[in-house]
Amino acid sequence: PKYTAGIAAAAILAFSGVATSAMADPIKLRISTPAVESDWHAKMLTVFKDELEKNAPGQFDVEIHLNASLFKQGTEPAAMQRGNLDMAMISAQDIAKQIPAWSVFTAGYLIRDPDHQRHVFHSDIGKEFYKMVADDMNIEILDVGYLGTRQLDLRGDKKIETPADLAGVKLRMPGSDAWLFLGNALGANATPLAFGEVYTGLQTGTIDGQDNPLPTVKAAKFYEVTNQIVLTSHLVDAVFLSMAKSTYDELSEQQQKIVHDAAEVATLYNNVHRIEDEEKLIDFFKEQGLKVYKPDVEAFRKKVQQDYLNSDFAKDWPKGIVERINAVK
Ligand code: KDO
Repeated sequence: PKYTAGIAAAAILAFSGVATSAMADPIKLRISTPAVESDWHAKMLTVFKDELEKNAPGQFDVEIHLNASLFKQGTEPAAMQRGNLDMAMISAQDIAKQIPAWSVFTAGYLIRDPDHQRHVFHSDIGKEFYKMVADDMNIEILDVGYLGTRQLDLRGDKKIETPADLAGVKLRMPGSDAWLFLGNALGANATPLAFGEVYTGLQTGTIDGQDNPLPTVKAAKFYEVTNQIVLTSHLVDAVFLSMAKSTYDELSEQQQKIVHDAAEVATLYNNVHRIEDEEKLIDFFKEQGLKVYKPDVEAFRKKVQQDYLNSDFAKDWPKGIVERINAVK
C-alpha cells in the first residue's frame, strides 16, 4: 500500500506540474499608496483585489503596499512610468507636475461636491483629461475616487474666521507646487511634508496644522495631536485609481474590462463609506475634545478663487474649462 500511495502521489505531482505550466502565471499588480490601513481608499484596494479574484479567478496577483512602504508619496507616477510599479492612486496635483492643464483640478472651491466630482470625470471633460494622462504619461486612469472634502485641522485655540487669521500659521501641505499654492491661498504659510511625517510634526509642533478630509483625520489619528477643526471645505479632493500603460497593454481586452469594472465597484464602495463618515465624524471629534466649527467660508472662497484665477496655473487651463466644469450638473 505504501508503494501504491507513492505512485499516486507522484502521478498527482506530475499532473499538477503539467497543469500549472499550461496555465498562464497570474499577472502581478503591485499597488503603492501612502494611505493608512483603516482609511477608506486603502480598504477600497482590497475591494478591487477581491473583485478581480471573483471575476477572473487566478488571473491576477494583487499586492497592496500601504503607508508609502514601497514608493514615497508623490513618486508613484514616475515609478509607473519607469515600469517599476503597476498601480497607484494618484492625485491631480501629481499629474499637474507633468501636465499643467491638470492644475485646474487642484484649484480650491471649484468642484462642488462628491456627485459633481464623479459627474465631471465621467463626462467628456474626464475623457479628455484621462486621454492626456494616457498619451503624455503612459498611465491609464481606471476611475476616480472621492478622497473627501479637505478641512483645516490645527493646534492651539486661535479662532479662525477668515484667511487673514491664518497669517503666520505653518500649515503642512503635501510636497508640490500645486499643494503649496493652495495652502498659501488659504492665507497660511504652507510648509511641505510627506503624509507619513505629519503626526510627529503636529505632536512636536514643527507644524501648526494640516489639511485633510475628516475620515483621514480620524484614520491617521491627527485628532490626537490637534485642538480644532475649521470647516473651510476648501477642496473636494480626488484620487485616481490608475495603472501603468505598460501593464495595462499586456492585459487581454476582457481583462481590461474586468479591471475597469473592479475599479468602478471599488471607488463606489469608497465614496459611499467616506460620504457617510464625513457626516458622522464631526460629533466624534467633538467627543474627543476638539472644537469643530465653520469659519466665514465665503471669505475663504473669494480669496482662494481670486488667487487661482490670477495665478500662473490658470494660464495653462484649456479655454473655457472652468465654465464647462461649472456647467456639469
Ligand atoms: C496628504 O498627504 O495630505 C494626502 O491627503 C494627499 C493625497 O493626494 C493622498 O496622497 C493622501 O494624502 C494619501 O493617500 C494618504 O491618505
